[in-house]
Amino acid sequence: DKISVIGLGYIGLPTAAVIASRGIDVIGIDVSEKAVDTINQGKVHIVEPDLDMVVQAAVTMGKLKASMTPEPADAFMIAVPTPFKEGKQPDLTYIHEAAKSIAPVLEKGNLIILESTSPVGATEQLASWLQALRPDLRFPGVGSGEPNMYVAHCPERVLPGRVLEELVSNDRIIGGMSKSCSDAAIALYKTFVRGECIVTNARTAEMAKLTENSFRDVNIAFANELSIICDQLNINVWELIQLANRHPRVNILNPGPGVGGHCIAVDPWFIVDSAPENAKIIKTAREINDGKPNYVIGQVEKAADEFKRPVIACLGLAFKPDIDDLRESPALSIAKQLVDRNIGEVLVVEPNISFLPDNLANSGFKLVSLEEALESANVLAILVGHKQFKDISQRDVNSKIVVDSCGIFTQN
Ligand code: SAJ
Repeated sequence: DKISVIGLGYIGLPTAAVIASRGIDVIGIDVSEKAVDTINQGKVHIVEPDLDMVVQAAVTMGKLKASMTPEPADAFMIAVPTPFKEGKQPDLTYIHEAAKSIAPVLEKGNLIILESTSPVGATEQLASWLQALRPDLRFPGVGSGEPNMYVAHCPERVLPGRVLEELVSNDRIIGGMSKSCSDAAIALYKTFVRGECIVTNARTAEMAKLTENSFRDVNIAFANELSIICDQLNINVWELIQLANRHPRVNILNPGPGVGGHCIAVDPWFIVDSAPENAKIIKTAREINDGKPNYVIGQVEKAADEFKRPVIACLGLAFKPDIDDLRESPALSIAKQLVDRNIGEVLVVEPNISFLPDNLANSGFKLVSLEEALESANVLAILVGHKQFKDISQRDVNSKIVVDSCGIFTQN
């Protein structure tokens, strides 16, 4: 058997490498020449624990190969981004491009799996795009006659930072366009998934993935709203949450400087777009979480006002603790806006990176070590709960004003 994985990013590359490590021939397709070249040298262009080792082993064994041009295979797994457009509507361009690129090499009996997080209806849309591109084949759910192609939505659910582990251990939702589509998809996932494969239809599978991330977003919004209410009422929100969580049926998440990453801050909008009249809590939660960075900036500004020459140290730039991923990071956006507002010198500490990437070289803030920041700053804005920050002692912060957006000082 030969599997083709379209899109070699944070999901596609680990998936391709894990399948290849099971001894199956995998060809990975990407539009980036640089990504393709890097992978073919047995190296990786993204950061994820242990991924370098797995990719290197798979390439050395000759089981994983990357290319810019699709070739025939038994199954095609599409793992491309589904961002949103200006008006928060889902942008399916990359899925459409993936369909156009594989269409010429598709053969009777092939399985096409959409792994990308998608709005409800996207898998049906994919099938109809493919049908239009290949009238000689018969795709399920479109047109008449017995289908001779298999299409399913099997959303990825892995947590950045634990991708290789979760790829294998998580349960998988298998949303086939028909029973035989689900059966074909299960046979593929069983080659590398230890978790259960649970069958449903494609639309439910799409909604399930969006629901998981919205659930988390709504619960984080609850915590963020509580943090603002507690500030107003002069209550320590961290102590409050610890106390409330002692109740056997209460489990409040952590407030923070906002919600980052490329999934939780995006996916709920797909539900809102599909059902704008009824998706009320989901929309409000998004707004609360998107508003949190501004609230933190306000707190920092107030603290900076207390000093003649404010030096603000932002502790953390990544989108969540103990990773180096700066994409869609509320901490990064706060640091940038503090520079724009020109209220003082802005230092940033990010223990997980050793230099600022090119696109931040002229950002106006300076990357320094934690020691340097503790020495020279008079305002500390704690923006990510990295483990390195947990040892900061009261002595270190004497005479500084601390804006602790993640509760480093009150959480154990
Ligand atoms: N956050 C908080 N408070 C919390 C938990 C998280 O403010 O109590 C913030 C984080 O700091 C971060 C953001 O939320 O900025 C998202 O982080 P996360 O760890 O909750 O999730 P992601 O984006 O890394 O991965 C999520 C996961 N989804 C769920 O846990 C339901 C993952 O399983 C999905 O596969 C992934 O989205 C995805 O690709 O959709």
